[in-house]
Amino acid sequence: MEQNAQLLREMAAKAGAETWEDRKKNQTPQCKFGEDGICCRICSMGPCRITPKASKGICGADAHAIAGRNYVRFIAGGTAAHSDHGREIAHVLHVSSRDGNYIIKDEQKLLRLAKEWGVATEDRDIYEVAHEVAEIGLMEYGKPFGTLRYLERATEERQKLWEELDIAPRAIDREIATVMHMTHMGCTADAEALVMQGMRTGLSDGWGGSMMGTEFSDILFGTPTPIETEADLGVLEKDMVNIIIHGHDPAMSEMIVAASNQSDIIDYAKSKGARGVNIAGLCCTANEITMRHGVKMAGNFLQQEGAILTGAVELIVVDVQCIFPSLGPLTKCFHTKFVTTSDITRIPGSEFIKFDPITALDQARDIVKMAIDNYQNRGSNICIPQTKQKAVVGYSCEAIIKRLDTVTNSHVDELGTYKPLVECLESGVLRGAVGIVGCNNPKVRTDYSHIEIIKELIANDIIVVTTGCSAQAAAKAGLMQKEAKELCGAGLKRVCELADIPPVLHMGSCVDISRILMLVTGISKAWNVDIAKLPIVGCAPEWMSEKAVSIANYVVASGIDTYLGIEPQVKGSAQMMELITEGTRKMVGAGFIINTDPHKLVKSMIEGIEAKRTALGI
Ligand code: CUV
Ligand code: SF4
Repeated sequence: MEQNAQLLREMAAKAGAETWEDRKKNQTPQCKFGEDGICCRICSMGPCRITPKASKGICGADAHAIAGRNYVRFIAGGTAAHSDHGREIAHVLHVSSRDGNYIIKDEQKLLRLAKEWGVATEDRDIYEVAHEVAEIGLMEYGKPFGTLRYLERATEERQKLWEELDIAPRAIDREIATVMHMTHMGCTADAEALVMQGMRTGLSDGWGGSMMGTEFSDILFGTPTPIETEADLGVLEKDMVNIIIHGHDPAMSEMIVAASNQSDIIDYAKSKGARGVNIAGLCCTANEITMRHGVKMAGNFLQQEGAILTGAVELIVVDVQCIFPSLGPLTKCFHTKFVTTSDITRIPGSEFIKFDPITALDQARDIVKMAIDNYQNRGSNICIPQTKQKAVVGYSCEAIIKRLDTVTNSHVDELGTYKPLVECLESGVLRGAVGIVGCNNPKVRTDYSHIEIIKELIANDIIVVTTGCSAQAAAKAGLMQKEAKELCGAGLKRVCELADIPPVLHMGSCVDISRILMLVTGISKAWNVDIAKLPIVGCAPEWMSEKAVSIANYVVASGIDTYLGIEPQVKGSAQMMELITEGTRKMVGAGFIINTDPHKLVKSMIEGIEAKRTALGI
């Protein structure tokens, strides 16, 4: 890992390219007011900042109001991003057609959702049903009355609690707009009210936009099942046309993969002297595409520049979110072409091809051909680090239930599908389960916290599910191979052997944390124990994005303690720190536990899980 980084630094120096490591140095030390969340720029009387001499902004807002408002706006940004991704997929579903670019791959899932939402299915064309379901989904963003439909999937206890606390989310866009209004100059200055709205907004992401993103993607592209792949920069091929797909929304990349498999395209690549076309992914687009096609993962968030620095990438095509603007100038240092495809993500130095769901396959063919034509322009100085690891990915809830069902032969009643998992947890064969998610962050050593924490958990018989960049960190470390069972405690090892699974399960992209919500909900219902009491927690060791805080809020509001390895920017307010760690615990039974030392963080996680077991009397 460190060796690769050194190689790539040399490549960067030779090419005169700058990387995040260089820019990080120039940003150090970082602004203390920003870090503590006590700089307010919400009106032009400001900016105001809280100092020992100034305990209030010009309007009188104190540190708690300022940090609280900044925090909840951060959440709104994340909810907007995830949910808008869900909305884009809904639009694709809405134009799906039998002879179009986008077809229905999981009819059963569509029919189940149609039934859930009261859409007639009998004697109807499946596409007619799909379009109506998509339309209802789209209405969830702006409906004037009621709360979100997916909330009904939650446990009774959670639904009741959200109702009582008045944090059951209404329309998704409304919660985001409410945040913007509440935090406008001269509105809410009460930190607790802001934290409550933060949870409500987060819930509209997890039980709204993200869940729609996951479900509609499954309907369109297929529900993932276990599949083998490889991860790390070594998946780039020396003698093939390398195309990187990067971002979060899988719609365009699905077509890139389809185009790259067409025989005339492969022949075209061969005619240009390449062995074929190699697609490799970064960030969550990679997660989405690998879960369904086994497409290889070049790496996670902080590896995006590294991929370009290999000099072996003909083209990088991106959709939305977590794409460094630095890719514009960086790709110019090499022959690499840079294509943006979404109005949401316009970046100087890229060529913009606006995604159109009706002609997406032709667009994708053009993009792949552009990459093939660029193969001959590859410089002689290429450097592909040879590191890569095998991984098994594709663990949707459906796939997990199916695999774990083979562990015990419990008889299958109505909720029986989750019973084996409950039995493993109850008996202590598995001490608990942890969802490890989120990004990389230059504030800590890349991937280190993810890996250290995961290793410690599995050694203690705690099964791990992952998404996002955490999943890729695990894959790169070889923890998603079945052989990784050797690193496990005896109980988890036995489960891995019986169920034929790796100890770390790849559940998809960040929006797929909605899968984790459904998994935990299923366990809670089957066990008849409220989520907050289960020996199950969440962890984001290296998070960085607004989306991560939105996620953390719906996870906590859903009753799951969340362990953070990076501090939220609210430290300048003791009240805010109290609210997000202890305050929410009194309301929803869960909160944040924050520690920037990964070893201490995992220790407190294991203690937290054991305390929950003790409280349950197991
Ligand atoms: Ni959301 S997990 S950097 S790509 S949000 Fe992007 Fe998935 Fe973090 Fe990683
Ligand atoms: Fe300053 Fe208040 Fe304006 Fe914020 S809202 S910038 S604290 S005057």
